[in-house]
Amino acid sequence: MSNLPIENIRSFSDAHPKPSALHFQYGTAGFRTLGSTLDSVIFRVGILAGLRSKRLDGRTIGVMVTASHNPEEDNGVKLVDPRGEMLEASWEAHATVVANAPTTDALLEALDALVKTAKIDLSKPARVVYARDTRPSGPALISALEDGFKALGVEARDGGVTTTPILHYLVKAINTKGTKESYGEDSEDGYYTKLSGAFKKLIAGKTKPDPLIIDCANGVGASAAAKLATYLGDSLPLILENTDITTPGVLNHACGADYVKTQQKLPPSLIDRLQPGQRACSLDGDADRLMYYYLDERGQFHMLDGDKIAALVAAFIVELVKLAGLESDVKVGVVQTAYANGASTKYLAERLPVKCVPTGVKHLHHAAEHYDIGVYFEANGHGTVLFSQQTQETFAKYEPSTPAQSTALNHLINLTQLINQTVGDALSDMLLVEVVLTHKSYAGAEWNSLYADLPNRLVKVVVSDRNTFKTEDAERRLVSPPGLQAKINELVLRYEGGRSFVRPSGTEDVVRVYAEAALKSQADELAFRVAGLVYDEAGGDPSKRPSEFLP
Ligand code: NG1
Ligand code: ZN
Repeated sequence: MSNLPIENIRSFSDAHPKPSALHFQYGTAGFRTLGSTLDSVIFRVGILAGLRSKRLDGRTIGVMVTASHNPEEDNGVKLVDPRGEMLEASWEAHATVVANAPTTDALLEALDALVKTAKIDLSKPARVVYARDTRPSGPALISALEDGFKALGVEARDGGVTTTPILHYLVKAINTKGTKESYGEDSEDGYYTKLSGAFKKLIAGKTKPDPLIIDCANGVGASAAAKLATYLGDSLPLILENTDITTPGVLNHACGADYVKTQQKLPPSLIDRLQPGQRACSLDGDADRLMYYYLDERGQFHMLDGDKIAALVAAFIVELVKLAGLESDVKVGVVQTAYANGASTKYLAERLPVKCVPTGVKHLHHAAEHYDIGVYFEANGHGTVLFSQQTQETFAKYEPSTPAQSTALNHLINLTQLINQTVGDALSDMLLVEVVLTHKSYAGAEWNSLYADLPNRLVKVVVSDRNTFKTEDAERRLVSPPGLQAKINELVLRYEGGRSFVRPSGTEDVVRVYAEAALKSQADELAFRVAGLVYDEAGGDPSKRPSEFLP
């Protein structure tokens, strides 16, 4: 067994000291905070990625430098495991320990301990592919990451400036190259060719879709969507908006998927652009979230969020499975979180199995793997569809007995190519939505009428210690602070169609309160009354009590 290159790591590490006052945590979105504080963290992630690769026999690990929908001054980093999936949970804790070692000596000790506990054979190769989004802090952080690679001796491939889902695609394509599970050519060209090719087959012979407006959040999705447009040609006309990736301060600002979801309104920049009845969608800063919307004839805004996407797509896939004659062999299921609109859960549960899991993509992804075809979406627009290996083999072997069955089977096979099964992918999901709308001849209004959203409200409460909040039943019930859930239940009963839950955020130092009710004013009132209860329990500063909306 070889040893860690101690002296080499030492000299590089001394150039990337950890800021002494800060504590970093590998959370649901990796490490994510102010970009200016992340130099040491990203350097150390370079070493960690190399060690993870060695642990997995030299399989390629992905590193993505992004802070997604967060403001431009934030940045972050996430590790991607060889099948294109999120980092295995036990390594999240290793990453946190390594990131917080106060000095170079402490770092070397932490790395040594990791090598021993994780039984890493240092003689194995280390291979990594990495990329970043368009944030101004990106280039400096990438050079810290590259120092981490040099410190350990990593064979690193630069994926450049690209979307999070493309990086996930590259990881899977590299690791499956030449195998029977080959995921596609390991290049951006391979990605666009695969998606656009499947899209064209799926809409062949159908009425060509009207132009679609894409709000690119002034982020990396702008260049990705522009490239995709050239591969799609006239099969789907795209109109790109918010494509400014050079002006400081505009990324995710008053635009993008998170703006649309949280404000429940049109990005101001689209006000004079979007015609009544026309479809539009918003990506987030790393193009893994997607929100659709349209204006009706009266100019009223209607949002088609992750739940609406799940309903549209799941119903379509169930129908294709039936048409193909595979109903008894292939079971379709849906995974949601507690944030899914109650009306969507009702709509879906009347048609297929629905499971609720805690917030965070990894929980959704793992639960979806238990179905033959698992559809998962967070309400915020992050999601995808997973086809199990066995299901894909069933499709390949199945002999349809009628032309109609054969057509449906081909559509299913093409969907396995269209959908980025590694992670939520705004561009792939957008093509998927367009396929379903084209097949169904739906405009936004028909899609929206699948079910009517219950009015809802999400608020944040700043408390002294959010760790005192503990939940159970997929975060739908509080077990701590004791007694609080009973008070919430009592309040909820007073509202028609009322539902409310409270959980500590995994990405911000706040507690989130969600409420739904039959009327918008009631949903708002319930949310703020529950927020008031939370605030009182958590013993915060009375002057900051969220009381402005309370009666
Ligand atoms: P937290 O901060 O744990 O609520 C947020 C989103 C999640 C997920 C993660 C990762 C909401 C209410 N929460 O998590 O859905 O996307 O960020 O980015 O949208
Ligand atoms: Zn994102």
